[in-house]
Amino acid sequence: MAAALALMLLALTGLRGELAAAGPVAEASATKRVEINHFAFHPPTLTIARGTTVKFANASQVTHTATAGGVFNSGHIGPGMSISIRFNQVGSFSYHCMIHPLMHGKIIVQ
Ligand SMILES: [Cu+2]
Repeated sequence: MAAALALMLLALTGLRGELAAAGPVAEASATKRVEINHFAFHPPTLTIARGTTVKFANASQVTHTATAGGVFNSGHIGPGMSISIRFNQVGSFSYHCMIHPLMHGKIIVQ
């Protein structure tokens, strides 16, 4: 529960575009990118190490979200915008776009 809440707070921080620098964790962490285009997430499945920040970048002309139930939610990502979410919890997280429910992706945190 606390982890989910932390992720939500990070997602909100990401909306302001200052996630990595503003985070309380001092250690260096990697950043991976998921590009949203052609009504799909690329790559559809992304495997990362725990503590990695994933930047969801919308390269399309319409608004999308990256949403995984109570685990994380990017909120609306407008065309040309991006949201960064840090994954501190090990697990397999399937997500989708709330606006286009046929869009699916998965983040595997090891
Ligand atoms: Cu979408």
